[in-house]
Amino acid sequence: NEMTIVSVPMDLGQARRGVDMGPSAVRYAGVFERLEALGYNIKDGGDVAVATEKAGMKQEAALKDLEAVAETSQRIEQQVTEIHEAGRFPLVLGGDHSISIGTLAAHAAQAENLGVIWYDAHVDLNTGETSPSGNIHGMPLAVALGYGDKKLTSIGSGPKLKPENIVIVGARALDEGEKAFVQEHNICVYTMHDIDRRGMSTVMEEAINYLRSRCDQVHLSLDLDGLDPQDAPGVGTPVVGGVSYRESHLAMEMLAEAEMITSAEFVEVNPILDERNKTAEAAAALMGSLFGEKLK
Ligand code: DIR
Ligand code: MN
Ligand code: MN
Ligand code: MN
Repeated sequence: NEMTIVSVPMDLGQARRGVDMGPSAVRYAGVFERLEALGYNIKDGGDVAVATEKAGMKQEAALKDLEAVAETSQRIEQQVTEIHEAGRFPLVLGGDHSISIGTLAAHAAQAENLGVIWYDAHVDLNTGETSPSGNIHGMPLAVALGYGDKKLTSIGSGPKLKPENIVIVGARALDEGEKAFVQEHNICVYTMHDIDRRGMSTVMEEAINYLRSRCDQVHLSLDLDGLDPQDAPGVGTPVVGGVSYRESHLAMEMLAEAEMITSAEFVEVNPILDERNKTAEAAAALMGSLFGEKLK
């Protein structure tokens, strides 16, 4: 029950300003109090220092702000590795989803066979070649699989993720190149169709049983845009028709029961686009469920 919470006020991986304030908003929503009440001994890991983009950086590049994202990812990798080495559970608050390049590199080094649950409206499997936006927050899963710019894939040591150890939940907005990537690598994606048709309960039961049978550690990466914009309006790339607030709690509660999550991050909360901190509060409440509120 030893946990370190670390903030990454990063907004370089996408185009909307404000997501760097996400960690403050989530802290303000009462995460520390909430998790302490569940018996966690929490250490505040503070902020990872985010690099600044160099003046004159070409914003039409295939990977925007690549240097600064790579430099920040190195720091994230180091800081998260230290948390693991101290024997504590790393909970990371984003920041845009490019922070996962660093977190996944750190988690993978601690596991024989890292599993990942990627809760997101998107699949984040773009590379510089396929990305329509050039935004690195659409690329972290591809990077962890070894695809993308060397400055990003070289972070951390050795191979990171295997395609068969990824389960994506809530997907509903894939770019063309991502569809091809999913097909080619046979990645397990539970789309909104699957959730509508079979229910979140069945989807999560399958995901849990599958990852439990093959992985020694499982990371949860939750992009708040996985939720429906009615429940989580404060995100930079909202997509209608998402997972409901209640379905998301069910998913977190099932993960708590399964006792299988060994690291987690909550990303893409953008307070400037939010309505009275609703999205940060949803993130904090989902953390409550993930860490066992229903069980205590
Ligand atoms: C889009 C958006 N697929 C891109 N990705 C987002 O820019 O690559 N991922 N928002 O969560
Ligand atoms: Mn910028
Ligand atoms: Mn994402
Ligand atoms: Mn997303």
